[in-house]
Amino acid sequence: MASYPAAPSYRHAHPDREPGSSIAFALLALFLGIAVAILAIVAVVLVKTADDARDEAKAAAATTDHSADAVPADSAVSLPLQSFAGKTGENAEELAMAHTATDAVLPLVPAGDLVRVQMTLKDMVVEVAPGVKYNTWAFDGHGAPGPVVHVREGQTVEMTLTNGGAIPHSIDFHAARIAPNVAFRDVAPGESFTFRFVANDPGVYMYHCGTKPVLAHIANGMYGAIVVDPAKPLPRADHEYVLVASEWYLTSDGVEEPASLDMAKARAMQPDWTTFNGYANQYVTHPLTADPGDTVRFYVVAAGPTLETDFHVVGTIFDRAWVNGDMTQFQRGVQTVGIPAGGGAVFDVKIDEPGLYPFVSHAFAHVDLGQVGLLKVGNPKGGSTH
Ligand SMILES: [Cu+2]
Repeated sequence: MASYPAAPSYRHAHPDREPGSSIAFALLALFLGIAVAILAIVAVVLVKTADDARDEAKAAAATTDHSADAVPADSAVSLPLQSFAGKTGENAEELAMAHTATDAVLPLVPAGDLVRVQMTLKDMVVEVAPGVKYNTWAFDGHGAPGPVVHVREGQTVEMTLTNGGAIPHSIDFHAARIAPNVAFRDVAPGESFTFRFVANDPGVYMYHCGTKPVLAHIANGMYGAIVVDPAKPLPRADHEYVLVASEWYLTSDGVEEPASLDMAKARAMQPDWTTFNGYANQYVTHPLTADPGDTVRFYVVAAGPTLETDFHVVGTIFDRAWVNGDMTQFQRGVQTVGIPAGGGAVFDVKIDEPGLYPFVSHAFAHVDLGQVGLLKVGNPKGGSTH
C-alpha cells in the first residue's frame, strides 16, 4: 500500500524562539541588506554597459551604413499595423483605365557579343494603384520595376549603374557569377559604376539593389528582371510577356500625398498592395492579349521583397513550366508553380477557346491586394470570373 509523507510541520516558524535565535535573525537581516545593495550596484553597471553598447552600435551604423537614417531605427512596433489595402482614389475605375499599363512584352535580344545596359536610379513618385502615390527609389524612365534586360546565353553584359538618387545604391544581378563585394558594391550619389559578366546561365532572374537594408531598397522599388535565352532556342512562342511580382508597404493611403515605406509593415510582411509590374490590377483593365491557338510564354520573377508568388492561369494548365528558371528541363501539365522571393520561372500556355483567362498568385490574399491580370484570348464577350 502506497503511503505519502505527512504535511510538513511549520512549528519552527512560530515565535516561541529558542535562546540565540534573535542573534541569528539579526545576522540574516544584515546579510540580506548587503546582498540587496550589491545587486543594486550590479544592476546600475549593467544598464550603463547596455547604454554604451547601444551608443557604440549606433555610431558604427552611422559610419558604415549610409542608409541608416532612411528607415526607422526603432523596431519596437506594436501589432496590428494599420492597413491601407484597397484604399484608392475616389474615381478608381476611371483612374485605372487612364493609367498606362507597363509594357509587359519581352524586348528583343540586342545583336552582338556585348550588350551594354545603362540604368539610372532616381527617387520618384509613382502610382502603385489607382490614385495611390508612392515615393520610390526606382529607375529613371521606368519607375518600378526597372527595365527588362534580355540577352542570349554567352553574351557579355556590361552594366553601368548611375546613381541619381540621394543615398548609396547598388545592383545585384542574380544571373551573374561574380564577386558581389566588387561588382555589387555601393555607388555613391552622383557617381557611376560599370562591371561586366558573361550570361552563361539561361533563365529568368531578378536583379535588385543590394544596399543595406536590402528590405528597404527592394520594398522601395529597386528591382527588375533579366531574361537569358538558352543558346538552343526554346520552342516557338507567339507572345512573350514578363511579369515582375512585388509587394508595397505604405505609411499612408497615398491618395492626398505620396506614401513612403512603412518599414514595420515590411518587417511584419503585411503589404497594402501586391502587384504585377508595379501597379495593382493593371492587366485587368489593360489585358495582355493572344489569339486562339497561340502559345503564350510568361517570364515571371517574384521580386518580393519577402513574399512568394504562386503563379497560376485560371481556365488552363501550363503546357510547359520551367520551374525555378531551370531551362534545361520543363514540367508538363502543371497547374500552379510557387516562385520564391528572389526567384523566377517560365510558363507556356496554349489556349484555343476565346475568353478572359486571369493570371494570379494563387495565394489569394495577393489577388485581393492587386496581384492579378487577364490574358484576353480572341475577342470574348462578358466579364472575368476572378
Ligand atoms: Cu538601393
